[in-house]
Amino acid sequence: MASAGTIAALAELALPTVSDPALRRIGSKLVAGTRLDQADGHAMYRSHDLLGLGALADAVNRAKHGDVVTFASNQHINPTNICVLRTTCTFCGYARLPKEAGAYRYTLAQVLGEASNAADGLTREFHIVGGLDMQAGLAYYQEMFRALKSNFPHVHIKALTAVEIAHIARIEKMSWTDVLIALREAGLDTMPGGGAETFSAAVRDRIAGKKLAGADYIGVHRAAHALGIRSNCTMLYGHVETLDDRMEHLQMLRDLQDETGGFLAYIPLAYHPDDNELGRELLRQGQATGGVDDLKMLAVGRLFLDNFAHVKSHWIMVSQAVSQVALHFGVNDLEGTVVREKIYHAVGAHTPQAMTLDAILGLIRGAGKIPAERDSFYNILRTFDAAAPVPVPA
Ligand code: V47
Ligand code: SF4
Repeated sequence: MASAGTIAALAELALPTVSDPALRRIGSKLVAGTRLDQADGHAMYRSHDLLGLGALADAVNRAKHGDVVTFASNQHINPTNICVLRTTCTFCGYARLPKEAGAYRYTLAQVLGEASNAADGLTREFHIVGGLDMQAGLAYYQEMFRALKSNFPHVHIKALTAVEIAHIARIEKMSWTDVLIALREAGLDTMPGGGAETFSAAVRDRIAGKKLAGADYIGVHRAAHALGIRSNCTMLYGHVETLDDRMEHLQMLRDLQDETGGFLAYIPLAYHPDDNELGRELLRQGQATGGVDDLKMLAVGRLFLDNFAHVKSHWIMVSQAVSQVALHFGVNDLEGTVVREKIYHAVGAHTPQAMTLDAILGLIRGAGKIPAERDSFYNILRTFDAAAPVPVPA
């Protein structure tokens, strides 16, 4: 983590860029080392001084990470889309009821088949999440993790959201902690941040009526952190939530991080309204979140979550263009599958939701930043050469 002195010095340098008086007061707090409160969060979201907000978030980010932007080579595996909450999470277009067309649950052989790309030795993490499937209990995941570890011992397993852990605990009549201990013994390394949505009870009633409550999402992560299992956290935004809801959510994340220090990264997730009931209800099909709000979500996360090291932009959700600009709005990490072009082309694979290594390096360099590949605990494995010169027309 950066020293308070470095943050103060860089924030002071950013102050002349800030024109909104409310943001200048926030900048002065950063210089003084005073923690931001929820009213500051409101002021940041309401401000139209986007560049001023970006300058402050960038100052804090550079104090923590310099110009280095990280990415990881991971592979997503979604072993089942069968979910008991299929009809109540109205924002979800992925889940199916057991007998519904398109429902699937992988056998172990299918999971290993999907994972076999990792035999290239370059994939370093499996990101495994799925639905709340009554037939996928503790034994299903224990067997899967053991087999993955024995076939790919070098690959980190980041698996199962807090909601899935609570689901397994419920069907097995076990505590969250006992489920986590059993899964860790089978190979679980860290947990992803999905399932948070927006914690506010009113929002959850509206978009995810039967999902694990926000306080319980925090409770499962607290139990994981107590066992030394680190995790990510998210916020789904751009649906029906208010600014109060966003700030309540960030406050809950910051409070747990004060308590445990167990969160690795914060990832705001932009709601996509297509092909889901909520999007139809809100008459928002085809209207994703706007770039300004996407950038504000990242910058406010960087500034309010002062006890987090990493803020990640999910380029698949907000586009590569917004993610590149976000590297000047407090973001130090990019999520999104990185395909090693040579390897995967050799086997004829085509993954539309992936970037080649060259493309991700180009995106980061084009923002004037230094790309670095990391492991799942954010240790830098390899730093690529420095940023590209600014392209200026002749
Ligand atoms: O919890 C579901 C979200 C999440 C929609 O921890 C939707 O490293 C937008 O959490 N529009 C799962 N979002 C993804 C997730 C994640 C992704 C990348 C990295 C990590 C990490 C975590 O996706 C769900 C939900 O919030 N989601 N439906 C939708 N229509
Ligand atoms: Fe979709 Fe997850 Fe809700 Fe199931 S719990 S319906 S997979 S968002």
